[in-house]
Amino acid sequence: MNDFTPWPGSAAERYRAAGYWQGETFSAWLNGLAARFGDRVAVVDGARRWTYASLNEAASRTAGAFEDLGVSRGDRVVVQLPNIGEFLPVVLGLFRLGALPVFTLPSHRRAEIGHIAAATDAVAYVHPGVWERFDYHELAAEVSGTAPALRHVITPDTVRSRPFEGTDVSAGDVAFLQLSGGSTGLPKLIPRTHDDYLYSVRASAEICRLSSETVYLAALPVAHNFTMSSPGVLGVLHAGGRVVMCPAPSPAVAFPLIAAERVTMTALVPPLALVWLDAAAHSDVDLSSLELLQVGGARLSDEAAARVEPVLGCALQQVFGMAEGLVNYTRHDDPPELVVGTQGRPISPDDEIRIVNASDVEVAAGEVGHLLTRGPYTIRGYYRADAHNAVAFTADGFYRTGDLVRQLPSGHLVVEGRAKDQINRGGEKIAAEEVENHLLAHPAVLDVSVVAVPDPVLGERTCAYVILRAGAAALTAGEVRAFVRSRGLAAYKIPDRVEFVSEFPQTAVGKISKARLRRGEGLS
Ligand code: OOB
Repeated sequence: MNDFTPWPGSAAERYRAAGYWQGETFSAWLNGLAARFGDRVAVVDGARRWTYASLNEAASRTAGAFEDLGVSRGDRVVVQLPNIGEFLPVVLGLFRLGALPVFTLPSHRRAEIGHIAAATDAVAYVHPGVWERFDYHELAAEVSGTAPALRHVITPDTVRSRPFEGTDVSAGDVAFLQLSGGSTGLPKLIPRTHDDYLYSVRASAEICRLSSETVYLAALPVAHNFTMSSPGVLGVLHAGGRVVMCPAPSPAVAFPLIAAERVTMTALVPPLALVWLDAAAHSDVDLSSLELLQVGGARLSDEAAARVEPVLGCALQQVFGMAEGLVNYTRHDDPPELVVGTQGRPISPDDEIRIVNASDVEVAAGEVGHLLTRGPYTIRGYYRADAHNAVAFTADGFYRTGDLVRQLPSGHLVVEGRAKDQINRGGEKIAAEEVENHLLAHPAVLDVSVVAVPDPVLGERTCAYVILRAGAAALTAGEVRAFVRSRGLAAYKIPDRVEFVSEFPQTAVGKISKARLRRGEGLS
């Protein structure tokens, strides 16, 4: 069983020679930032502020605190923190120690946290205490029983100690594990190295023209790849700018922060962009500092894209990325039709793109096909997932994204759909099989199929088609949803709709046809 699939030596050599991989760790990077930008403000959370120097110091103390607890290099630590200032010292401290943060979202619950803690043999779990009226102490107590290696449950206000003075880790080491959107029964974990991730951060900061004048509002969950590195909080720190933590992405919370902190850029998923566009049209809050709105995570409609500049008075950048690596951006000097009508082009000249048919044969230029990719910051395998890796990657190391795209002569990609069995609920990814497995655990359920149904706001919602066992007492949709909730699944994975049917539409070879289910065909 391989924890981590390294890049082949020849590729690694090429990425070093090209200057992508600079042999720098996050710890060294942060020391460099503190030396360059010392007294400038790095992070803002309400009235609290961290300068670059104090962020560096806080990271060292966090590393020291974890070391005092017996956490050491290579250990995994589940991090479930919302958009609060402490996120950065905790994560940068773990990087410095060489322990691996395992990033989860505040919305994750017993099923996800329990699985992730167990699958990574995590020794510690960092949570926010109480947040948004949810008590994470209770969640911690529940998962402790199912994760045998878990020794420490920590809230960030307790991690203060003497500074860590150990030796630095290696830039080729895995720095953290990120969660995959997934298309299988259990979430997969993505190992990212210091070398590969810092390359994507540096290159993203440059593409997005960040500077020490940049003020970035972290509105989406900060632990998501988009918010963290595209260019996100790390890209902004790299440029010497300022990160403003936004506790919730609603206009009511975000707009006053934009005005107060003179925010210059932020990143949203399409449904939030729609909400912001509507709210801005009727708002008298001063949003004039905003220069750039990034939108990604799910397909933004051309219509909504065209409204961003006139309504918000700032430029739009589309971002099509994935936690596994590849990130595409529209560029500031792209003509408007590319900014509005495409999802951008890759970060790196060495991002290899193949667009293939079902037999892995390249389609004709401009045709829609399956996107495969390989490159200097795209993983070669999931963490501890040999069997899955054999299908998720080609023999020559291309990641099968599961996205259906076409490519324009300029290199820009247009996302036309998806082949993976996943629902993209306004940027939140749901693996159909994961929800199906939970539904199948209900004694009255014979069979189930979870599919996406179109939604005007979220783009997609989930619908669970359920076949009940003969003779089983009738269930209501509400009872089905309550059952899934009782299994400890994050709220966004609970089926929006439940339909009871007596059979599923089939393909010619007798398999369930999810394509026909999505269209509501062949049901009875
Ligand atoms: C981002 O990362 P993930 O890992 O949550 O999800 C990746 C998947 C992609 O494979 C694609 O299916 C979808 O999300 N996606 C988009 C998209 N951006 C992501 N589909 C259509 N249009 C887009 N602009 O979602 C992510 C990671 C880094 C930066 C931005 C997004």
